[in-house]
Amino acid sequence: MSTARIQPTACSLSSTVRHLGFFNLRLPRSAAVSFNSFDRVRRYGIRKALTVSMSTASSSDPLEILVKASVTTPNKLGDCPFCQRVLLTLEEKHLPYDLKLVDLTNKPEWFLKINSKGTVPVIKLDEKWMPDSDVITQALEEKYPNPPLGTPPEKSSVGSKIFSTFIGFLKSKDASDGTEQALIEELRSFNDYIKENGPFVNGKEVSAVDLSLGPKLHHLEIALGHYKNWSVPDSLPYTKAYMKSIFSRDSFIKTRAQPEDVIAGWRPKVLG
Ligand SMILES: N[C@@H](CCC(=O)N[C@@H](CS)C(=O)NCC(=O)O)C(=O)O
Repeated sequence: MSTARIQPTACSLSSTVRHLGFFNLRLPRSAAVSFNSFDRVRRYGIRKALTVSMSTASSSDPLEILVKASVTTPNKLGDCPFCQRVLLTLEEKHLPYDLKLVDLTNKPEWFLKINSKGTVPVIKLDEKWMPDSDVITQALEEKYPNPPLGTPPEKSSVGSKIFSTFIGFLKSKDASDGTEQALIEELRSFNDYIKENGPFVNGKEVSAVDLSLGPKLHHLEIALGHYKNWSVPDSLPYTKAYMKSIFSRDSFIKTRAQPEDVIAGWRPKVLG
């Protein structure tokens, strides 16, 4: 007999389930499978969820992933855009995973033993712990190629300066230092690219670069809205539509940081 482990993908649900303890269903070995959507269980009932997951899951054991814990709410996912990038990749590839929340303000010994650099995300692949979202997403693409999420190299740097220019503007204390303009220029160039090539960076289908950019744009929207009362100008409708479309994906909603964590996370940079 094997055990089927039903687990959620959403951080909030993950915490809840960990509190309650996992459901353990006794199943014949041939039916051993893990689930990556607690919603399915809620919506369809356990029996249907089993059927759905058995046909879509490409790995039976959940992948263990260490991510930043919320600083505002116990047992919730925190505000790390690199963690969300990896979670989005797992979600979009329908891979089951088991979240472990790490308190970065008081890093536990067991975590530092796994990653002495003390950074998240870290994932366990083939029995080895692997840090860094670039390395992790590449490894996931190689190990689980379906659905393919690779972005062609010539498109992989589209939008890559948005995050750094956002941080420059967020930290700026001088309204005339050009940091706002630098960000608008990057968002304009992105707007023009998406207008020509969208709706996603690689065209019709979402790909790795969108899953990296989405969480960063989410931070931009929340942090600049909060600290500078600023939002993406209406003159950039393709950038705005892109953000809306990424933010409304199920995978994004399940893995996004809470606004209060994003605001708390950027506070030291703003005050700095
Ligand atoms: N290049 C790394 C960056 C990861 C990173 O900077 N993570 C932050 C959280 S968003 C972290 O772990 N910081 C360590 C700390 O806060 O002590 C990646 O892409 O995974």
